[in-house]
Amino acid sequence: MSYVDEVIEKTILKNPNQPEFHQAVKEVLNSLRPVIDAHEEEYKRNAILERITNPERQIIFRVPWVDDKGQVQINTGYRVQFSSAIGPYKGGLRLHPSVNLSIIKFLGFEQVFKNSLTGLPIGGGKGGSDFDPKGKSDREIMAFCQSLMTELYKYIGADTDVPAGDIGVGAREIGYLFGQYKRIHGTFEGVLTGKGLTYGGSLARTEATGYGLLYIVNEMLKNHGLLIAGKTITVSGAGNVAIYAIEKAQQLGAKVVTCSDSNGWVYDPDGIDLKALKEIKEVKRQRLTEYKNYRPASEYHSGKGVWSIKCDIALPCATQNELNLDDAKALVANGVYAVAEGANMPTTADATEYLLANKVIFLPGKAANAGGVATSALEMSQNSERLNRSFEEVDAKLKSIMEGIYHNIDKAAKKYGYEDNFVIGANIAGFEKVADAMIAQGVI
Ligand code: NDP
Ligand code: 2IT
Repeated sequence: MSYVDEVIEKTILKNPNQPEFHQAVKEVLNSLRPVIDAHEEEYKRNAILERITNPERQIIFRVPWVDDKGQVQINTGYRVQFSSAIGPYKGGLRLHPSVNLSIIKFLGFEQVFKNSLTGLPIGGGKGGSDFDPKGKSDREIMAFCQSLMTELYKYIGADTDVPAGDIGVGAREIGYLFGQYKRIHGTFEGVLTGKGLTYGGSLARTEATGYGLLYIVNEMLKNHGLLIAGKTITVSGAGNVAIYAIEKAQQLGAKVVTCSDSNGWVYDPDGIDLKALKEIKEVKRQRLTEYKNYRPASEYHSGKGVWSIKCDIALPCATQNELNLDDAKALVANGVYAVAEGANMPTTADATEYLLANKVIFLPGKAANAGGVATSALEMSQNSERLNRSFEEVDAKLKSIMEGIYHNIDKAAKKYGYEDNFVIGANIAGFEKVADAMIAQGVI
């Protein structure tokens, strides 16, 4: 049995009932075969694959809080500190009822390679809770965030582990978490990113993941002799990543015709009205059913369906496994040119395989959505310097990081004879730096 197969088998046996974690490990390890085969003896002797699939530390804790009726509620909090090979653990916190150890581990594992691809000194981690923020009052959100931080603060710090936002965690939640950290730890430090602009946040962090997604898509198109202007794009999700992906796509002259939330989706053939979408989602925190009140000519459908709409480029920006094999078939039948993942692992393994087999350009999340964490790292460096950079400076840096990632993954794919296979390119380019740092630091 090859080293890769051996470690995949061990990972599944050692981590039962963790399907998302298995899926992420299989995807990465399978595509690393060319590089592992070339250095099998060295990697095996150093147990690099065993170490890279075993988090350095996993913390699971109880999060008690009191709701508005005076009822005590109990949730579970997680922080998985996956790898500090190239820098302090870095990655978001997710608040969603589906959160469990498998989901946090898949996200933490992906984060290791994503953070390596940014070229910045950040290791990988992820955390969150099965708390459901939907329908909660501001006071309940604050009570939950304060309780989460009352345990989490023991394990994080500006030089050890720096959490940020993810699904269900935006500026409001980061504010409450930061305030509680400062209160109980007694230091004002860059322990979280995605902070508000009045207390150490970075300009352009809010926009960074969505903008970065479009910067890498644009660079990929340019390098294939194509222009983004005039292209039709379908987007799923209506959260932080989706909104700023739509904004940058429109600025670059593309037409975005869909968005979605967990109840349904919108088709607006004239192009999504971003001002309306921001008001519904960012200001009023409402459902997408409201969109029709702003745009009577648009269609609202309940359930899922974004991928049935004809487009040149599809950008899944909601959640894991939201684009399955049937969706991939519909996209290919409609002549899609490229799929780029704004979300983490939104495409199922068989759908990815189908898209690649049908010559669809596929940019995996660890490359395509790395703009968020890259800008978080820029926020960390501004906090360390105690200086703020302008929007234009941070945005320009983000753009050059995303273009650099494109060329890096393109080069890695070509080096091993897999031109235009950016799954292989991203995994190899991300892995090589981490493996090298691990070997250099000895058996730890
Ligand atoms: P938000 O919470 O801002 O938005 C998430 C969006 O996805 C919402 O529209 C939500 O709908 C929808 N969604 C969430 N879960 C589901 C589900 N199970 N089924 C259908 N729709 C769902 O999160 P973000 O925009 O920040 O994150 C979106 C994705 O991007 C995630 O995969 C995240 O890990 C990834 N990502 C985020 C980064 C960031 O900087 N924020 C950076 C890199 C990746 P509803 O409101 O109805 O739940
Ligand atoms: O998945 C991700 O990269 C994020 N949610 C952002 C992490 C971060 O530390 O900014």
